[in-house]
Amino acid sequence: MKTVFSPRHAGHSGNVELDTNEIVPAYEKPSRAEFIRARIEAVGLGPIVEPQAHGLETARKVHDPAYLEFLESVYPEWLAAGRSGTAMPYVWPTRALRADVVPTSIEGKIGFYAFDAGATFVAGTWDAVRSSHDSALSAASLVESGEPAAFALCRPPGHHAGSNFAGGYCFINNAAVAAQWFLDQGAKRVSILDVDYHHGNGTQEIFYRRSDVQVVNLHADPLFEYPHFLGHADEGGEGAGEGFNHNLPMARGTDWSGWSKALERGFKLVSDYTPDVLIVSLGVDTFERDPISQFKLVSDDYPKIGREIARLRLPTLFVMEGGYAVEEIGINAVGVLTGFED
Ligand code: Q9C
Ligand code: ZN
Repeated sequence: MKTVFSPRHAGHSGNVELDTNEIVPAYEKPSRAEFIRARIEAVGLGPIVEPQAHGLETARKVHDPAYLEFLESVYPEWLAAGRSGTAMPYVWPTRALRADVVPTSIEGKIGFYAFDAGATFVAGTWDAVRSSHDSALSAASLVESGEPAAFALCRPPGHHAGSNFAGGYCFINNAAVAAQWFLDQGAKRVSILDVDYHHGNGTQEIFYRRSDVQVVNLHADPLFEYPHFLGHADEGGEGAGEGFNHNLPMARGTDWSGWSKALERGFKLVSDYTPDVLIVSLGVDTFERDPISQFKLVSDDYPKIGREIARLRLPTLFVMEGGYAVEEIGINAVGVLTGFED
């Protein structure tokens, strides 16, 4: 299978994050993508091509256009305000505060358009975000033009980004933009199967009231894990979207025996929906040695995930999401893809 990958991801680097009680180098760092790229070459998965440039017109259908303009302008405004280093928010319009008036200051705006401190900005962030978005759409084009599958090696990831908020290392929701693009090309139904360790709260929010995109999430129970405030089993969609969102939260310490049962349920949900296209939000932070996660999958489990997904016999777009054990991220992510091709 072909991989779409842009070296421009590397501009999103040198940023720090707030890790519970201290500021640390961001876990979501350039070497993640480079380890995956190296593994693709080592196993000969297929050609690696650079994305075509795409406009933001599809992105504007799943994100608030003002949010996208914010993403582009935030770092220059941060600098213009006399700040430097990593731009991150420290105040958010939660519950009783006003979420209907956009502040004019950069300190206000950066919190207004985020749900956590985890999507941080440096000088090269917007260009990297654009390139990641372009990779998703270029890989989607490969599937649309008849390839059975393609891999969008996206960095930064996307599934925590919602219609008008960044968070969890995510800015543009690459999988959501690709889903919208497939619909615009004539697909009637698209399924997004999110196997990242964390609940894809952004993807859920974007499609929560829609029936043309089914969202199936396999993840750590938000009662104990990030993003903490979405991803419970009773979130089934609303209005026209009722019945098209499915959450399969799992306990701390879940290993293949538990995780594969959830995958089996996810398989059945996707299969029953009879989508025209499948998008896999591919996170490999379910790995036993992931530094920020608490599941227990081992490297031999990832090809099994790929083989199971292939049994759906659907045109499939893989979109890279999380995974922070950089030494093994390539083995595990590419393991899913080689398993799919077996
Ligand atoms: N500071 C994705 O996997 N919490 N995002 C990290 C350590 C945020 C994960 C806790 C995790 C976000 C795409
Ligand atoms: Zn994750």
